[in-house]
Amino acid sequence: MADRSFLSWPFFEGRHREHAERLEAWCAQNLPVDHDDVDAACKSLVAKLGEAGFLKASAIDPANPAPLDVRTLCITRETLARHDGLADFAFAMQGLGTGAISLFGTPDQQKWLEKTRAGKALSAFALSEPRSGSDVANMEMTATREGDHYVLSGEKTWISNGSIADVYVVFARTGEAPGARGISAFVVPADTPGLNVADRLEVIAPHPLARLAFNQVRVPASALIGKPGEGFKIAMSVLDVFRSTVGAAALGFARRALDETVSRAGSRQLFGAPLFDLQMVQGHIADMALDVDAAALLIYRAAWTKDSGAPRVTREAAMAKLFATDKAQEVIDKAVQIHGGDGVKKGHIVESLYREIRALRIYEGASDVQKIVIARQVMGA
Ligand code: COS
Repeated sequence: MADRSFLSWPFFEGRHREHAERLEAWCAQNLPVDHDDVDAACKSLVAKLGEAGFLKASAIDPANPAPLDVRTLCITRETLARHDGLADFAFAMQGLGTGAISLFGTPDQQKWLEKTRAGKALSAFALSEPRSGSDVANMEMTATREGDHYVLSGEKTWISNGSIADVYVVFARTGEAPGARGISAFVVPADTPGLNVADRLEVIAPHPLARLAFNQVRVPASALIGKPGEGFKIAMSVLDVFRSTVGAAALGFARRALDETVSRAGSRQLFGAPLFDLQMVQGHIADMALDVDAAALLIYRAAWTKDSGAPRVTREAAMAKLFATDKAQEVIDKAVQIHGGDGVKKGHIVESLYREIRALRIYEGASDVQKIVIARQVMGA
């Protein structure tokens, strides 16, 4: 059983501990799932998480709007990731995909949230493009106003849930100003004519991922989220909320790797004694535990700061994501090393963790981008 003493830290309230208990029990009953058909697995996970009520945390309740609780988002991602990376992915996308609608959507746009929170619709966040990943302001996709419609043309890539989402939040250049100030955000239902899956993308830890083509996609002006030209700030505000949750998923993977290593070190005999008797193994385990606790502190500091009403947690969220994802990679690498041959055997839990963690250091702002963000914040730029 993973160390959950962190739940007694002062960052949390009783409702967070109760949520963690309920989710842990659900995970023990329902996870892991079969990953052979990732589309089917994700749809089924979303339906089941919705039925069990866990997706309510992923978006605001339009009938009773209160800010997203980032601590609950982080606890949920950490717990799901510890049991099954695909379950974490399915939950995370319901939040990231609808984040702009939760934070800035009109009541009409927020009707989507009733469905996504119940697990009856899947959502996706369409920001990245072939020539604009880290450099969001360099976006090329256009949205041109034509009467009471906008017409979207261009491409989006690396879109998680691409091809299985029911609704996309899409960012496109509306041209109010060059760069970051000329981008807007739109709600685009997946069945809008002209929106097509151009390519499915296969990655080392398979999940639904696609390149999307927008060929003269017409949406009503009411699909605009916020005001024209506010899209970049909307995207950054969404990432401020969800970046610490990426750290939380990495923390879940790292905790699982640590648990597996502790049990391996206690049971595996080497040179006539348990592996754990080797000081070098003890040293690795100490480093792993230290990184896990330090990551948890940064993640829940960021989440608590946001939940306490801070308008921006850009610095805290970037630190949490950077540290937790980079350190989880190191923790998992040590776990693989201590597991020896088994650690690289297809299907072994630490082998899958080794594949699962890598993309987290890239998506929602690569580690290198987080350093830019932190440095700018520290320098007051
Ligand atoms: N919240 C609100 N507003 C923000 C913000 C935030 N977190 N970050 C920046 N802004 C605002 C700035 O204040 C600035 O406003 P003004 O024009 O009024 O001054 C505007 O947005 C532009 O900001 P900046 O000049 O910093 O933009 P850059 O193009 O230099 O942005 C980074 C650079 C690298 C920080 C940004 O492009 C980024 O985060 N990239 C990573 C993208 C990412 O995560 N991609 C993954 C997509 S999801 S898989």
